[in-house]
Amino acid sequence: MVDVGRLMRNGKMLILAYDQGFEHGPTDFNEENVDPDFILDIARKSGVYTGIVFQEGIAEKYYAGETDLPPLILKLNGKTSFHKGEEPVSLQLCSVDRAAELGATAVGYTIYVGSEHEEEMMKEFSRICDEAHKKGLISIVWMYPRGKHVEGKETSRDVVAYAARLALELGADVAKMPYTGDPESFGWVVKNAGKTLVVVQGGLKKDEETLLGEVGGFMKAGAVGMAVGRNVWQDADAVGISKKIAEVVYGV
Ligand code: FBP
Repeated sequence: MVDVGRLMRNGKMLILAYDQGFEHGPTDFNEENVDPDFILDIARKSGVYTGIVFQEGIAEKYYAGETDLPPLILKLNGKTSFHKGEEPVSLQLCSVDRAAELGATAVGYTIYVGSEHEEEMMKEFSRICDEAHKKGLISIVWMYPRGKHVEGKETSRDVVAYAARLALELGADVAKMPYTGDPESFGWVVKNAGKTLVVVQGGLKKDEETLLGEVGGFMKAGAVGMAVGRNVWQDADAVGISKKIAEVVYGV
């Protein structure tokens, strides 16, 4: 078993995600946060993150060689936002070997559970997981219900719990899941994940009270933490909001 503790502090995990330029394009960015160095500075100045997510290019050009940053989680697959209305599929772009060369502690991969293409992604992730474990790397799966078979049910208790169970069955060390909206239903999601640790995705920028309320809710339900992007680096005080999220994640 790989040591997941390398991505944790006091048994909790707080991950800063910055692959949205790939997934969504520049629409998420402003003059400041379009610059990957701005994100590295949030990680440095806040000091609260236990991992940071990049695709290969940014990892190579901005992260590699730096010594004062959280452990690297290299995202191995990705898709663009040009295919709206189609069944979602995201395939491998970067190898586990390359991730290891770039100094990654973990590899990340998205599976769209419920998509017509889920089988392709499950197969790829299953192989990646084995490869990562052989090299001592942690495997993190972004488990996102999406596609025509789960339309309208992307955050429903039973569908998200099913996705969590698949993460366990596939061998993921950590599963990044959408929040179902209340601690009771999310408790069932966490139970289904078994020994696979659950972190929750951030999503669109929300007001502080809603965000921190949600974080409190899923931590109470047994999540080990959060992987957050836009709610931090789109905030006017990115370091400040990072610290507030951390207080809830590490404090609960
Ligand atoms: P956010 O906190 O910004 O939602 O980031 C989490 C994340 O999983 C990113 O890693 C990824 O780029 C993005 O969400 C995907 O969002 P979606 O599939 O909902 O468009």
